This record gives sequence, structure tokens and C-alpha cells, in this order.
Amino acid sequence: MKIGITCHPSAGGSGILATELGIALAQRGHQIHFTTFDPLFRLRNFRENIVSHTVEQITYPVFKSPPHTLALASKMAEVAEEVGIDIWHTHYAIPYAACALMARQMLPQEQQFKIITTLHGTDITLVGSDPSYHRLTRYVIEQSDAVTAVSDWLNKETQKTFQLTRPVRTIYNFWNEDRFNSSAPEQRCCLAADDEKIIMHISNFRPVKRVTDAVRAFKRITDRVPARLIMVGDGPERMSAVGVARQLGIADRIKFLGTYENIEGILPFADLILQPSEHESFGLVPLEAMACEVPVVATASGGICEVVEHGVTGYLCEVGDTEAMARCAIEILTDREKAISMGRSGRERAWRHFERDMIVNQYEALYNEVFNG
Ligand code: GMT
Repeated sequence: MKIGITCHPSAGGSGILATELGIALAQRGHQIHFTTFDPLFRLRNFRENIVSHTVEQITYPVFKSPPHTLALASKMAEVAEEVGIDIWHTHYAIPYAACALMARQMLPQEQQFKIITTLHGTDITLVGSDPSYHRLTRYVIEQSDAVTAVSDWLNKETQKTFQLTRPVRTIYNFWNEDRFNSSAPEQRCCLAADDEKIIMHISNFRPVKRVTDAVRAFKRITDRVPARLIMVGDGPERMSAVGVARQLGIADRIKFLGTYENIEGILPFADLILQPSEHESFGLVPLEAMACEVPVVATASGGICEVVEHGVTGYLCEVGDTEAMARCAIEILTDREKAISMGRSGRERAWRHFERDMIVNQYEALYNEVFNG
């Protein structure tokens, strides 16, 4: 099949999932045409069956802001016209599903592709539910040929928010076993001393991630256990995290690494992953951590409860309860047997429920179903 994929090109989970899906589909012989604003974060090298198209855009003084999405819709139509796309899979409803709909309308009937939209979370919970985008989000969901959500929680939230007349299918995210494994990393010493534990937080540092909670929980942890907090990623809340760390007098115990492309190179160093988000529709970082046998302390909010098994692969605490997060973290960090067992259970769970081939089969079946009408 010829499949167009459009997603955020940056470090976020939706773009990562879309990239990994495209790579897996290409390995199965499908022709993949990524069409994005910028080159993809996790697609740096040439790969057979993959073409990466990026959008050229002009700026002109009459525009309040350059209409990037219109240029993207044009590019999608251009790609479809040139190569003949069967399915366009958009990840994140706004603006990408809207772009796909517009691109399809620009094409003659015989060149029109089917559209599948995968909802990832904030496209529904923050963007789509805002009055300024609610109507458009509902429209693009209703007009897509099939819609998937990355967890049952997000599926239900979508139904509730938009009172849909059509079903949404849950297809979980997956992890790439070629990328993540629990093999011993070589440069742990760059992050912490041998007698220090490594707590890691990975995110895009948006308000929904509650990064300052990670710092506050870490303060309680480091009072009891020698440890370092490794903050991976960047975004608007980074300076708040730095500020809180200074206030608490622990700035020298925290390393901010910035955005890091090959996360698989450092994730296995972690003794624990801390994700104190307001909500997560899925939680790709906890999943990738579990794949590396790293226990997770996260919040019991949203689809993350379908990923992390409380008490088995980590712990889920109330949002904002940094005391409970620290208590759970200390329990894991001071009980080696428990840490090992949680790590192993996490990897087992990652294999059993979120294995790549199993999930890609579900997408492939959906493509066939939609393509054959
Ligand atoms: O976290 C974000 O806001 C970014 C967003 C994205 O575009 O990557 O993440 C969402 O999609 C991921 C992949 O499906 C999920 O693992 C994240 O849980 C989800 N984020 C939220 O729901 C906050």
C-alpha cells in the first residue's frame, strides 16, 4: 500500500509513534511518504521504502502568522498526485486531519485517498476541547474514514467531549524492540556517581507535565537516598523547574540534558522514571522505560493507568502528591529485590501488551478494512 503519514516532527510521543509506525510498515514492504513541516526527530537515516517530504513555505508581511498548515495541505495533495496515496494516516487531529481533508478535496475523485486519524491526547484534552477548536476537531473526526485513540481512556474522553455519531477504535502505542533493550549502558558515570541512584524525568516540559512536582518529589527522595535527577527534554516549564530547584537548594543535584535524540542510550541508566503529569492519554515514556526494565512512578491519571500496573511495574500516585511519589520512589530505590522485580514485570508487560508487531498488525488490518471500504 502507499501510505502518507503526517505528524509532529518534534520530540513528542505522537511524532515518535508515527515515525516508528512508518518504519515498521516500510519494513513490511509498504511505501511510506512522511509529509511534515520539518525532518522527523527519529528518522535521520535513509531507509528503504520511506520518502520524507517537507514543506516549503513563504512568509509575507500581510500574514499575521504564516499559514503553515495551508502549505502542508498543498504539499499533501502534491505528494498524493505524484505517487498515488491509498491511505493518509494523520497523527494528532488538529491541524493534521484538517490538512488531509483539504488535500483530498483538492484532488480529482480517482486520486482521492482514505483518511485515518489517530488521536494522541492533548489534541482532544487541551486543543480540541477548547471552544476555538471544538467544532473543527469534531468535524475532522467525523469526516475521517477511521479514527483511533491510543488508550481506552482517551477513547472515552473523545466520545464524551464530542458526542460522536461514529465509533473510535483503541489501538495502543508500541515500543521498538530494536531500539530499547536492557543491556548494560557504558557511560553511567557521566550522569551520576556509582553510589548515587538516577531518577529520570523525560518530557516536553509543558504545564501538563508538572515538572516542578518532579523536582519537589526529588527533594524528598534526595533527603533520604543519595541520588541525582536527570531532566531530559525542553519546553516552557524548564525555568520554573530550575527556579524550584534553586529555592529548595538542590540545583547542584539536578542535570538538565535538553532534548536528546537517542533516548535509548540513557534510559537504561535510570533506577526510576518519574512522570508526575496532570494527565497522560497513554505515556510513551513510561512504556519505553518499562521496556528497559526501569520501574515507573507516575500519576494515576488518564491512559497511563492502562500502561503502568500499580504495585507491579511501578506505582501510581495522586496528581500533585509529591510526598506519596517520594515515598514510593524511596521504597523502590532502597529495596533492590523490589526494583529488579518491578523492572522485569515492566518489560514483560511491555512485551505482552505493547509489542510492535502485534500493534502494527492492528493498524495494517485497519488500513485494509478502510481501503476495501
Ligand atoms: O505530551 C504531549 O502533550 C505531547 C503529545 C505528543 O504529541 O506527543 O503526547 C501525547 O501523545 C503521546 C503519544 O501517543 C502519549 O504517550 C502522551 O501521553 C500524550 N500526552 C498527553 O496526553 C499529555
